Amino acid sequence: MTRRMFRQSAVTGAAVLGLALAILAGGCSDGFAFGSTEKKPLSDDERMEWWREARFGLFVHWGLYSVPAGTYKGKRIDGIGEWIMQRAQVPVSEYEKFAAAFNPIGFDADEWVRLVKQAGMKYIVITSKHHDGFCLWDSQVTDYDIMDATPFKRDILAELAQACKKHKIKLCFYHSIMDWHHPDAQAPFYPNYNDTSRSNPNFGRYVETYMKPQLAELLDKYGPLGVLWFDGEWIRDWTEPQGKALYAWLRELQPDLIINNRVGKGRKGMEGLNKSDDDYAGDFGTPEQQIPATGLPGVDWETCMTMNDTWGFKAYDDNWKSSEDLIRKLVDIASKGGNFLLNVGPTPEGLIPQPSIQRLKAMGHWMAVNSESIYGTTASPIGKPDWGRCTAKGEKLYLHVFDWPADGKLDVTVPRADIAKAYLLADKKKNALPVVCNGEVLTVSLPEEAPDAVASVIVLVQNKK
Ligand code: H79
Repeated sequence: MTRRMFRQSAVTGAAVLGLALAILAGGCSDGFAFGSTEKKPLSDDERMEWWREARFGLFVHWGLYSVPAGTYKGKRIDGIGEWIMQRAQVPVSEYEKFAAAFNPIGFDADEWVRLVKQAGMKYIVITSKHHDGFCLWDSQVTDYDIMDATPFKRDILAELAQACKKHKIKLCFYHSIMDWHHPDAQAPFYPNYNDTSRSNPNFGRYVETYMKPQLAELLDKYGPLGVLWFDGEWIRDWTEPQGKALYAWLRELQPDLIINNRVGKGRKGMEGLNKSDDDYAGDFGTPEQQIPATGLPGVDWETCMTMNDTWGFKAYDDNWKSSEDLIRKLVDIASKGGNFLLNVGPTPEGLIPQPSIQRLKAMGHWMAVNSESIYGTTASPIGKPDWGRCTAKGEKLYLHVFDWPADGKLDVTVPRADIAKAYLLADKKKNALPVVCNGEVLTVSLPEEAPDAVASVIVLVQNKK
């Protein structure tokens, strides 16, 4: 973990004031902050503030792989859909042909962002470029992009950037360091693009004349961005010093940018957290398809996860997680101090699959009542109770009850408890629930019916210490 990832101290009043000034300064396009000639750089805590507050974002894997949608030459290809180029060993010249068929006329950026908002999410991370190398924006350094190689000829990232701005959703990009299409990167490794034992002597040229100019374009045209979310860093030609240099260079271009740990070589496999406490690059850890069993105090992390078994669209993947499961995963992650980046894989027509929409709406309904118990909360100070999970914010503890007690008595162990009040978050009147204290064990008397069958939230307000 980087030292940066450990520094998660409480934001002091002075720092909040500093942040407010920095925001004002950031709003000045000429870079002058009300007579001052210098912008005060944000501290790491200030820079991470919106992200820690957000807790819930949408991952979007979209690209040419949505065209074959899991089937190549009549054969269903195992594994994650966006890896079809590798898994079916498709030559570059063949894979490129999917571009001519990529015409997502159903794409409506505003509708996507409204769905995101409705779900209670605060940011979108979309694939500007995945491992296959295809670019979703009008890149100046390649024709292998949405404007030059497809009949669609609409800049998808530009449309999303505009909708995100309108709806105040943070726009973030997933960008693959690995590139199976570029001749100076992994294209010559065909038929095994992902061969980690191989090296391309021209890889440095790819980094300097292609990858970095593209990242500069993304920041320049669609920024300021929330997060740059790197992946594909495990290739042999990418090193930790290169990761650190890229991190520093990006922060120069946009000082408040947040960058995940896959910019460098720190991550520990799919666990996504860093191998040790050594100073690896990156602001947060990235557990993939898993939730760490216990939280990581003082470390920022975000679980990314699919709703079915693929990131990129596969027409026949129906193995959907239930809405109930996804809501409880969001709660579980928040109770451990992490963010939840939940994925959708849009179709080649530009539509988010109906089962994904249904789940996002169900999560949104839960969030409409209960989001206070998620946004800006920190990990449970009382561990993992038998009946559910707990999150905390200020003087409040939020008890997320998964298993509503049949006898109407909820026991919760709170050391040194000094409770002012307990109420149901779903109760707009905040009617007090009776609480009996027996040593460290509090017993809250609940109504017979759970307000929510998936997770009902009880707020415990503590007296100020
Ligand atoms: O974009 C999605 C996937 O395409 C990409 N990450 C998510 C967010 C991805 N998921 N799985 N993989 C890529 C497969 C990669 C597997 C491995 Fe490795 C690469 C195994 C060995 C090298 C990663 C790095 C796991 C261990 C080391």
